[in-house]
Amino acid sequence: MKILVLGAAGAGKTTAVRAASEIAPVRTDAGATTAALDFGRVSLGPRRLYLFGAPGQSRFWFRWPDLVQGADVALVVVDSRRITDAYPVLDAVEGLRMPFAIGVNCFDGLLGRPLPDVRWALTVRDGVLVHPFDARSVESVRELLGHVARVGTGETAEPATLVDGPRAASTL
Ligand SMILES: Nc1nc2c(ncn2[C@@H]2O[C@H](COP(=O)(O)OP(=O)(O)OP(=O)(O)O)[C@@H](O)[C@H]2O)c(=O)[nH]1
Ligand SMILES: [Mg+2]
Repeated sequence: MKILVLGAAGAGKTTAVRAASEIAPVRTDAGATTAALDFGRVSLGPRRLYLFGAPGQSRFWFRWPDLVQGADVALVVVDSRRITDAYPVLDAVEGLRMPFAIGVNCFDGLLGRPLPDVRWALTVRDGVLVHPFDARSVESVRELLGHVARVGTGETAEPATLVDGPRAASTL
């Protein structure tokens, strides 16, 4: 299964892929940010997950169409302290017409606000999986990937109700 890992710059994509990958990570960082992609492989039970992390900085997004090819599901990594940074990526992923899930990187295990508030601030449809995790922890990233894989196979249903929230309001 091919999993696209998206998210704003500094959200923790590279950290998460490196933490969970069973193969030596391909380093494509230019300074502190990823310029090309993060690649990783994770075995979960009988399943092999191939992780393709896209750069967060929008100046590198022209590479997305290549990365999106053949992807089964997208994981959007969100920094719990900077939710609004995720809006451009969420808008983009909603246009990709592929299932996606959201991993809220808790940065030191501390979610700035309760999960329902984070959900509301993200303004995603009811059925979209929003799961808190720690990008530096193998176990935490593997647990999240288990959920993401189930979204990718369609085992997790996605009802199509749009919720109101700050992102919807800001685009009016
Ligand atoms: N304290 C703490 N630092 C974290 C955590 N996750 C990531 N970081 C740090 O945050 C910084 C950015 O993380 P990256 O994983 O490089 O972010 P990225 O999403 O790959 O960013 P781009 O490549 O620029 O798109 C790095 O210095 C990480 O070490 C976390 O859970 N806690
Ligand atoms: Mg990176």
